[in-house]
This record gives sequence, C-alpha cells and structure tokens, in this order.
Amino acid sequence: MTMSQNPLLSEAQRAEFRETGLLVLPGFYDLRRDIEPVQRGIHGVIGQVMARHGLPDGRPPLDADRFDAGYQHLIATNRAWGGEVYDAVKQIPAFLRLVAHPLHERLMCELRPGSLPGVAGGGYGIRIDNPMEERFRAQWHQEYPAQLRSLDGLVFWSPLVPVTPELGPVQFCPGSHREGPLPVHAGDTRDSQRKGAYALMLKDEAALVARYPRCAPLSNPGDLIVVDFLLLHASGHNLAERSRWSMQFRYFNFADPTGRSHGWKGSFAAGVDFRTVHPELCCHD
Ligand SMILES: O=C(O)CCC(=O)C(=O)O
Ligand SMILES: [Fe+2]
Repeated sequence: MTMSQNPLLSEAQRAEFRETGLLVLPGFYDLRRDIEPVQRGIHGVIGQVMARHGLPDGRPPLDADRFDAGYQHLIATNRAWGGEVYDAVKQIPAFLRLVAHPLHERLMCELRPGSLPGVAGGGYGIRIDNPMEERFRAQWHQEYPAQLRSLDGLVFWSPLVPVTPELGPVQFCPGSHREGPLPVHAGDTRDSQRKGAYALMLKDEAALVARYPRCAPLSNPGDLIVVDFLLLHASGHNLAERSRWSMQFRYFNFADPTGRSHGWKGSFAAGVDFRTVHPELCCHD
C-alpha cells in the first residue's frame, strides 16, 4: 500500500469503529465487478448439484435478484444437498478473488494502524441461513474463540441478497468488544447437534448481552459490515421464504502479540480445539 492513496475511511468512521467495534459501509464493493460474478457462480453451482441428483433444471434464466432460484426446492427435497452447495460455493473463483480483495488489506491497515494483515485460513465462506432453521444459527459469540489466529482480527460480512428484517439480520452489541476475550462453556447442552464453534456458549450470556444496546443493521448486496473479533454478535432468525446468503472474510494481524505467541493457530476449522490454546478462557461448571 502506498501512502499516496486516499484513505477509504474518515477519521469519524475510524473513531466509530474504535468506540463500537462495528462499521457499516454501504456500497463498498463494485456490484458488477465484485458481487454479480459470485451470484452467477452460485447459480451455476446450484444447477450442477441439481444435475448431480437428477433434478430437472426448470429455472428461469439467471437474474441477479434471484440467483438462488431452485435452492429452496433443492433443500426441501433433500437437506443434505444444501450442504453440498454450501461446501462447493467456497470454491467459486470470483469468491476467492474477493477474499484477498486489495481493499480488505487497506481497511485493515486503516482500522488497525501498524498491523500486518493475514487472511484467516478456513475463516472465509458463504453462509446460507435457511428459513426457520436453528442448527447453524450462530448464538451470541465473539469471533476470536471460533477463529483464533489473532486477538485483533476483523470480520468482513457482506450480503448477497437484500437483508430485510424478516431475513433475520445479524445482531450486534455495540461497544462489547471492550470486554476483551470472554470465557466460554465447552459445549452447549441445550442442543447436542451443535458442533465445534457452534457449540461454544458464552459464560453468563444473558447478563452480558443485557448490559449493551443491540442493533441489527439492514444491508444490501455491495454493502460491507466490518466487525471487531471481540464484538458480541449473533445470527438473527430467518422468518422469510428464502435463504439469507452472505459472505464472510476474516483478517487477522500477524503483529498481534497474542497471535504471535501461539503461532497464529486456527481454531475448529483448522482442527484445533481452542481450549487447548486458551485454557484460561474455558469454564467447566
Ligand atoms: O451471518 C450470520 O448469521 C452470523 C455471522 C457471523 O457470526 C460472522 O460473520 O462472524
Ligand atoms: Fe461470528
């Protein structure tokens, strides 16, 4: 990055992020160049999964607003086929090009002056939050235990569909990043289907969340929501008729002392149980 580039953010935006741990940047990406190729790729992958299972492709021609046509029918026929789509779409070249978008590095350098940005391996993907589905809904959490790599990381969250209140926008507790890393329970006994990072439960979750205001910003394709690795956030409830498609890119800081001391280890997605890295953050009661 050269110093002659205009900053992406104003001082007011940097201050807002320091205060709240959250920043909404409408129209951050170029829709035509960055977002539509991902939507087109997803449309193609859905078609291939349909073909793989002998479903006739009766979909209308691709329309950016309905790139996921056929997906609800696919998962209603067999939910596991939705899992195939979920795993496959991470391998769309246009998506992988976005993971390392030069603007992500610039944002990281502006929000974390002096940082040395890294892309969190296993920390990027496309969420598909299906209507009325509970199993993969993220409960209140901080990103750090789920990702590790470094304490001062950023989640870049960007929707592929217009996020209405019915689609269950992600909820945040602005200011809660100031708590620092919070202790968690090893497993969620409320729901044994939850695995890995989904099973982590914050200690005293309800009391903690009640101390903060809550917001759930609406967003559109092309918008970016930047989230501090320590900010409390949770999935909303999708009460709509279509899935909530959204992209996540996660960046960490090689120069962060905590990350450096454990060697920028990844968490569950890297086959590591974070409790072995941070036993002091685990409670056993
Ligand atoms: O999109 C969601 O529902 C949850 C997002 C989330 O937890 C994240 O991006 O880190
Ligand atoms: Fe998260």
